[in-house]
Amino acid sequence: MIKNTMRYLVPGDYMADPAVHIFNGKLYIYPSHDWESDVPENDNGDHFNMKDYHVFSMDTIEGEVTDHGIVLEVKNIPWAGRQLWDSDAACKNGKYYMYFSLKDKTDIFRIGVAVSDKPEGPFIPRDNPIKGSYSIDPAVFEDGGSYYMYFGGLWGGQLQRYRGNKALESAVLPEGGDPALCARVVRLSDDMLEFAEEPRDVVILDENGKPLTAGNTQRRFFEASWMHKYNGKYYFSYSTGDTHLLCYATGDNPYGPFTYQGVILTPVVGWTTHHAIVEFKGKWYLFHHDSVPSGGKTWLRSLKVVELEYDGKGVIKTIKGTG
Ligand code: FUB
Repeated sequence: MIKNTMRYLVPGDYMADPAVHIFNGKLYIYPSHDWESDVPENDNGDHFNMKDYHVFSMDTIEGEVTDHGIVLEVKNIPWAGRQLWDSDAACKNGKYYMYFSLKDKTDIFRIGVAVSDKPEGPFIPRDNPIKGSYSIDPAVFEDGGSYYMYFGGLWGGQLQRYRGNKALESAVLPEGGDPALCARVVRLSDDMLEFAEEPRDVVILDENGKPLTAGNTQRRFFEASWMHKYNGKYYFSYSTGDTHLLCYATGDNPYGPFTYQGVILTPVVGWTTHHAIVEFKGKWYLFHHDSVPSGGKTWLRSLKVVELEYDGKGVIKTIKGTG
């Protein structure tokens, strides 16, 4: 197991849920911005009451971390209710698109888009969320000129309120031997502003080719999707939520199915665990967060990075968290 010794990236503030991309040779981080809003902690995640985003960039992994300041705020998003959760960004034809999780005025999570000419923003939000979007945690992955969004999250992320992309009358969380709820994947439209198709389930299979069950809480998807490609294979990684692991599954195309492979990061101090995996200047890195600097306050999380290693067969070596 690899020991996690790297530094905190933004020691003066609380940043979480990193999405990371290389644009124009620089590394850009798109995190959530935690703050002390005094909302009591509950299983619905009301205490994650974020109201803006910053963007950070780095020329090297050891070097200075530049804060580009506030790039998008709840108060400027026309359809906003509350709670800016995890976001991601993508670049196409010289334009930058920021995708974000936000509750609308009826307290339903939707996914929004904001646009900029620069990776560091500021980003101008669209008037409405993406049609047909729901739940949280967008992660956008480009493959062969097509862009795919992975999304979804249980409990406060509201995924249990949907089946077949339709809202249920009331939430149903499968249990025990029922198939686990899946993250979703959808190809984006050419203009990057809408879904180009109906979202599909990201099915994760066990070693016998059977979909993971809801009771398999050490392995099943909970939230925090990420996709990367290594040696021609597609690596779908995610958080198991209430069992606090970052896991991964591999497949041979962006839609899956994916086969469960193992744990990337053991639990960290704090309740949530969330990450991005990126190659930068010939090495692979795991960006993530923990709540060590805030003394364990689950809603005040801090960004970290650690090198990620594969063995000769493409197996990710498990990294030890701070938990
Ligand atoms: O930051 C709020 C939520 O916590 C994110 O959207 C989840 O992935 C979890 O990290």
